[in-house]
Amino acid sequence: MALLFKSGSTRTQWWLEEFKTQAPDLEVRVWPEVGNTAEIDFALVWLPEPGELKRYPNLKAIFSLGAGVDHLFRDPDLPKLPVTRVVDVNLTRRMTEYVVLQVLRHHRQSPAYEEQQRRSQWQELKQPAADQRTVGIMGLGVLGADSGEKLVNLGFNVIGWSRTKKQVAKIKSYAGTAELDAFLGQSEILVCLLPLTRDTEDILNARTFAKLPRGASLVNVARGAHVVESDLIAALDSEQLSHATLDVFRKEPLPPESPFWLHPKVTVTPHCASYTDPRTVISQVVENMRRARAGEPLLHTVDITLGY
Ligand code: NDP
Ligand code: OXD
Repeated sequence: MALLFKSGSTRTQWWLEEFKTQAPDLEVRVWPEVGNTAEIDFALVWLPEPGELKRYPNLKAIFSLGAGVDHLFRDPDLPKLPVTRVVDVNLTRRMTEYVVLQVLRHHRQSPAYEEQQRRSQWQELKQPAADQRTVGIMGLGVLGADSGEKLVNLGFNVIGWSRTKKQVAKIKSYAGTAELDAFLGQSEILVCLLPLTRDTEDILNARTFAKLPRGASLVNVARGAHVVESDLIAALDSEQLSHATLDVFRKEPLPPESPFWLHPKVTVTPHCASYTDPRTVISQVVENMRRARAGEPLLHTVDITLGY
């Protein structure tokens, strides 16, 4: 039996070397060279083509190669099997580094200072202290909670919004649609770490932006389809928002004609906030294969009805 592997990145060779070291007996078939489809019993994949996974009659479980699973659920023919995702210390740390970096950049007004430098302008801007700045994190799950904790350690006032109430030390938790406006009304730096589901698609829209304090900024590290792009541009142009840092986009790679590339109030990065590190993730893949074969519950399964 064999593991189907499809990575969306240039890291395939690294994965194969790690598989060889950590699981030398495991047969890994790299898509599209899959051989006899009946011999594949597990799939570890990123962005499989819709319809691809139904071609494997003996598949027992589907492992997302990332923390997100929306790339799987976009497939209307996804086999009705257990789906797991990555929960991993290195993925979390990388995301937290990115979020802290961008929040500090917004807090310390780096985009404004960079603009002043281009004009050779020497001018100190009014700078609130971290405890006078509220960071709102949408999605207080594995990644949101860790980023939030590190921002608390830096002295920020951190609040979080999730579907259900959370207990995270020193982070005030808001939950559900009923508490969204109260959360947004305080979020001077809004960080989106929600999964993409039918309930969260387009959530970063004109209404949401209008509820934020004037001059707030946005860090979107979740998915591009959370953002209504024309609403974001309008909020930046009207100065309701001062800046947006975007790591994820509806269409990736971001097309050259996208207005985000050249917008003076937008920072673009190429979906690099974090990624799955084979050094620490292969062991959970191997363990889940063992569990599935033994009929035991899998690690990090997602709720198929909720979509995350
Ligand atoms: P989790 O599943 O651990 O956390 C998701 C959070 O979102 C939970 O707090 C959940 O609330 C909340 N949530 C879900 N639906 C709603 C809703 N309708 N209303 C309010 N809150 C909601 O996910 P992770 O933290 O591990 O990952 C988050 C996302 O980050 C991934 O799905 C992926 O899209 C993105 N990501 C991006 C990367 C990048 O490089 N840019 C890298 C890795 C991940 P509750 O717990 O109450 O259900
Ligand atoms: C993920 C991602 O979901 O890299 O892991 O976007």
